[in-house]
Amino acid sequence: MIHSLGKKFACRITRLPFATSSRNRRLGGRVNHKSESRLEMSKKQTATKMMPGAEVILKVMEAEGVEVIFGYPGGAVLPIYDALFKNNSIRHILVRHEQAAVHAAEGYARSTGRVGVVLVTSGPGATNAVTGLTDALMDSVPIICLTGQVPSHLIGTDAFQEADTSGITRPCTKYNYLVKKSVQLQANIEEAFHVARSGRPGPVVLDLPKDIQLLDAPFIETNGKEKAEHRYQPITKPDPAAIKEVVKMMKQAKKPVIYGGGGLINSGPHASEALRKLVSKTGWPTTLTLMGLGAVDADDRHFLGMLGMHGTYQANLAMHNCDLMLNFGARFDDRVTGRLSDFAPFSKKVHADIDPSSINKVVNVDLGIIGDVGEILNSLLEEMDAQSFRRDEKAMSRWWEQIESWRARDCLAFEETGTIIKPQKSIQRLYEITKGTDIYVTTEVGQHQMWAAQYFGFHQPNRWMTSGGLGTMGYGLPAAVGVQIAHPEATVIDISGEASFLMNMQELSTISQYNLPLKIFILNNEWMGMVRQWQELNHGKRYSESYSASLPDFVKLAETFGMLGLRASSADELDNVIAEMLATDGPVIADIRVEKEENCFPMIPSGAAHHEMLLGPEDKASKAVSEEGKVLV
Ligand SMILES: Cc1ncc(C[n+]2csc(CCOP(=O)(O)OP(=O)(O)O)c2C)c(N)n1
Ligand SMILES: [Mg+2]
Repeated sequence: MIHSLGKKFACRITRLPFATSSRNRRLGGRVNHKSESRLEMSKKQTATKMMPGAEVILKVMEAEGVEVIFGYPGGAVLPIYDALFKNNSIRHILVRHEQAAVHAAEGYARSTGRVGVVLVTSGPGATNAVTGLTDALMDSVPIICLTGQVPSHLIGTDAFQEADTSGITRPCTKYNYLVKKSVQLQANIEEAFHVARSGRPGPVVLDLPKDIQLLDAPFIETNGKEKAEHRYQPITKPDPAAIKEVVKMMKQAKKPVIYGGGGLINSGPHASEALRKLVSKTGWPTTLTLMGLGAVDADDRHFLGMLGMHGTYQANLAMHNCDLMLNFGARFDDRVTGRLSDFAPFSKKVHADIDPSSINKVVNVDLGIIGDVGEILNSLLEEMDAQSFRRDEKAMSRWWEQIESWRARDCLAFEETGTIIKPQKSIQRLYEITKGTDIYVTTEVGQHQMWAAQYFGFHQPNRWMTSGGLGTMGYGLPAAVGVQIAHPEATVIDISGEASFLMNMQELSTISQYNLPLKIFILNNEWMGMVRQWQELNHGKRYSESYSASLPDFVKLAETFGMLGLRASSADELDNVIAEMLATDGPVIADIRVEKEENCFPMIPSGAAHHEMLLGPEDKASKAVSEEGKVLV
């Protein structure tokens, strides 16, 4: 059962603008009512302490297990900063831009499975956070963002540094609150954490007027026992009838494919574990989206590689030709499906997802299963035993034979000429040299991101942090800050492009301040390479404004921040630079001068289908981008 409010959340209300205009007021009223009555009840049972709102905020966060906040101060949050000054248990990491605070919190959240917390001031502090919040919404990352607000009596007067934060962030958060009464404060924060981390995770904003931070507010010691009475109860347990039905479909399959997405990572390590069991029990070919990498071991022979626009030949052709597709926690993103009318045209489709609004949103499926993808997988494994599932050995050997013939095309092979460093080679060597160590990788956005996804193998979940949905240049460096804060001993590498790096390079100062030993591995092609590639393929090689001019000397830049700067300009220097970078205790920027005009293949051109992919430059002429394709992003 899901009650009506739960349903609303489950539908990601932020995606229904017509339903959201009065959302806060309406739901805020209900929160007041509940929290006040809870307070009344609790007063009888528990000691209620009165303290300034700012202290209540930190107390509740402590109870929620928050250890780190990424933030940037300003007038409207000074009471919280003052409370932090006196607080010994929560660590504050001072970033250099509020966008970076959110990306850092995302890196922290995605590499730990915990909620990432952000603290920014009103007005420009909050508006600077908007890109990060949108990024977190698109990639379903649990974030709490505390924004300062002008005092209640000045709201609506165009006061200094006033912005309508709840209005601005309504479409880019899973939920948001403007806290209007001190008595609501604790319940609002507790509920915000619950909303951020439950169901399909996402960012939640708490807009906190300065008077609410200063005035005394009640705090009820919860000790983790007495939690807010949460109104949002997403479905986690799958419908047993649906599970029975999937197993029946599985028994019929001759050409099945398992297709997993970011939901597997969000669900927690148990989901990846269950997926691995399913893969070994069925022996079925498995592909993952950009967001799902690491859910199965890249070395597992059942893994076909990533699918989609820059996915492998074998993964995309298996999708195109399959007769049963089992989608676990992926959302049929357009980067994955290609032309929808020709997407896996011969298949029955099953879609398992925590978010009911995802089912039949983009692709109509034969069976939708709502629930936590880890629970769905475990129920499925049990039901397979109950129905004595046996894989169809004959059909499977035929199917694998066909898949292996596609795999034999070796679609990720690349040519090496002379002493130039091929970008693919630089990632391949980075992977090979670090293999066997527990490593966390973030990326920026562009060709280097796709090459990282193609050539770096992930063996565990939560090791790969990239901006998938929004495709945010400038994500990787601050995200790496968050990952390194969460895993101080681990090797953390931001695989970057020179243009993306410039988007949030102010975070070098943060890295330097906390002496974070992260490694920035820049594939420097002196181009916004992905833009250049599209201009080459779709716009008659008119390279309008895509050249990365006036780049800094990255080695000297590193030195000004007290870091080590390294450069590899020819293929014979590559391994030594990687080795020195990894052997260095502190932060390093490695400027890898790669082939400037290399294109990223394989590629499904926009508007094309999986079986129409380009395998290399020689494919271009015969498979030009269609007129409908040109309109797509
Ligand atoms: C904030 C933002 N602005 C613009 C874009 C569009 N865009 C996508 S890739 C790209 C070029 C990235 O260049 P670089 O970081 O050097 O990576 P490369 O493709 O060369 O590896 C641009 C401009 C984007 N994704 N994000
Ligand atoms: Mg570049």
